[in-house]
Amino acid sequence: MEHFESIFYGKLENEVKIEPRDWMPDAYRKTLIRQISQHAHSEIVGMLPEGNWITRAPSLKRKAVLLAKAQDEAGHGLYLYAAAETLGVTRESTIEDLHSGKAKYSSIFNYPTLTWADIGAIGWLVDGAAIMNQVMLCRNSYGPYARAMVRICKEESFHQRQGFESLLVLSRGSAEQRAMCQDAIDRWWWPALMMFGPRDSESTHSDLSMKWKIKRMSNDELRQRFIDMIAEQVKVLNMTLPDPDLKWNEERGHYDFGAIDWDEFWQVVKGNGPCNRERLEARRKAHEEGRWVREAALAHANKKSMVKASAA
Ligand code: FAQ
Repeated sequence: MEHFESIFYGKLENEVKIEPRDWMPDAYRKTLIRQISQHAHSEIVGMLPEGNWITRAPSLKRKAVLLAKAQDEAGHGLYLYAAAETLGVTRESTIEDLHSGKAKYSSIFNYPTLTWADIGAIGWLVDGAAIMNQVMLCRNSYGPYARAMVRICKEESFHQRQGFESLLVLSRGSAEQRAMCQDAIDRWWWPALMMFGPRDSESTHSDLSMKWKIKRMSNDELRQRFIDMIAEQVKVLNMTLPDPDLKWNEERGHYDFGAIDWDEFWQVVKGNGPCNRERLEARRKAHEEGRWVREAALAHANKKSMVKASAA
């Protein structure tokens, strides 16, 4: 083994973080750029389904909470794009890959938010699934990504709680509110399970990502943990999950669950979900409309540094 390579594996072995200037295998760098940028895109595209309800939130309090949550997601995208930049890619090229359709983002954000209860369901189920996956990422081997994840997880747990609380209020409301709550749970449940990615047997990156300590738990392990957690929490809401096969298995010490529609998952990942086109169009439009702001900020920064240089 080459000298630098043995230093790299020694650090992994001893739980020492890999930092931007350290030597790292090309494939490690590449997989981190892929995962971190996909994660950043998910945060940014993830603002769109919720943004749909900011002007229609049912009270001032709910509106303020939703605004704060959407702003948090923008912040998460920012930390993550910055973490990706430490690996040698520019933010412009990463964003260009999203807009051209080359880069992926989480399948979940290609589903529509049809009612107010969807906002609660996103907080409880989507942020809940995100945290289940991201708590493990706080311990990933790449320093800038791991440190960003610590902050992100703190905010995500507030997001999940607000979602659950919002559904709890609906679940104790009128018959119409209870029906809206159940309908949202029914529509978001299966897509939330797909967020964890394909089954372990179909997961192309897992083996190497586990070896490199980017991932600490597999897609299926995390999905099972999530199901076990939600199957209990749904009882507090007095609602049900749309899976007739969901049943506690004493022997396994886990809930058994029904078949996930993997065909639907891959269709959404390939761009054929209910809102894929709409999401990318909204992102491209926002990028174009914000161009003058980026140009003005750059011109201002250049002017300031010129003034500073001439004063010196
Ligand atoms: N959607 O080999 P694996 C959030 C792709 S943030 C689309 O298992 P890996 C916050 C995968 O990229 C949610 N594509 O991949 C929020 C690969 O394709 P590629 C996002 C998916 O990377 C809440 C192929 O399938 N979280 O929700 C998906 O080892 C509310 C094979 O898969 C993160 O990104 C999917 N669901 O494991 C914001 C966390 N799953 O790249 C707003 C970081 C898999 O070869 C509102 N990411 N694929 O073309 C990860 O932990 C991992 O990347 C996994 C996938 C676990 C998602």
